[in-house]
Amino acid sequence: MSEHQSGLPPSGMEVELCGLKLKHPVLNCSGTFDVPSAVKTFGHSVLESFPFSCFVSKTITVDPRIGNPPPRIVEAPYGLINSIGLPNRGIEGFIASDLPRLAELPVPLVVSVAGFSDDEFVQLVRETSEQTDVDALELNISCPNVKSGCVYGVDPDDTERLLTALRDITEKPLIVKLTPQAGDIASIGTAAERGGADALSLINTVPTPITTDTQKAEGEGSGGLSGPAIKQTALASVRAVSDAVRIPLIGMGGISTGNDAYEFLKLGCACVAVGTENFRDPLAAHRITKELQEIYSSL
Ligand code: RRO
Repeated sequence: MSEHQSGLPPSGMEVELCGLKLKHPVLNCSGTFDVPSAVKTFGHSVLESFPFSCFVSKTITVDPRIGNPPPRIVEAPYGLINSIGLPNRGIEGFIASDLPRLAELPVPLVVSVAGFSDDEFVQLVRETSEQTDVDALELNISCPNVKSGCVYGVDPDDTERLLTALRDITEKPLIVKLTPQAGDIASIGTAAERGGADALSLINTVPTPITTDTQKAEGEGSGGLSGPAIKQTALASVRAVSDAVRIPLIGMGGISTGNDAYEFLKLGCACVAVGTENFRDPLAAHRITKELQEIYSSL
């Protein structure tokens, strides 16, 4: 276990992540919580009592994308398979239309970006970094649902080269999101750290074939598996990466209870993130945080 990973907060729930002071360690996974829909469903009080201590946006790309054709989500035992395909307004649309609303959230904002080349990543990081409302960036080098989306996330040399280039152009924290598709996920984590990453988030969804006709959610015949089905894979990935790096980890993959969150924190994660459970109950993170608080109090 590395230096930062000295265990759980001694008292209270506050944590610091890359210089950001967070009220508790529970974040959202990118793309799993839609702020406008939550406000429509639960009213403005959802903003005052926000379920996450830090908000991570849906991944954005340079150009607008409509995403994959429906169905985009299919149920799987103990989880779901998605093939959303990165729909977003593109960087220009994000800054003009999405960012002003996200800037009103009462918590720090992490913007998730994905480029299809080093140059695209450079553009995304440069333009989002210029925005004062953006507190940190998550580099999604691990989307399972677009062609070549995983090129960086499975190759240590690509990952280190990319991070080195991006480190030169921003002082904002760079969080790198890892995929379990990498044969040796620890080697991608250490490559990102060498390149100057400030933190790692892991894991993205597990690339999974979709075999039956009823499950054929999109053209490619595959998607990303998430939910309790991948918790053991996520914990094993965290264990491997946490032994190899010194930068903080944000653990995710199948967290739906405070006890799940605690399992990741015990392995040394600085924070955790809730994803699939938000689709079942968008306010689940309140419950998970409360359960976690009860576990801390009983220690
Ligand atoms: O949009 C997606 O299909 C997607 C993304 Br960007 C990602 O990072 N992980 C995922 O499971 N789906």
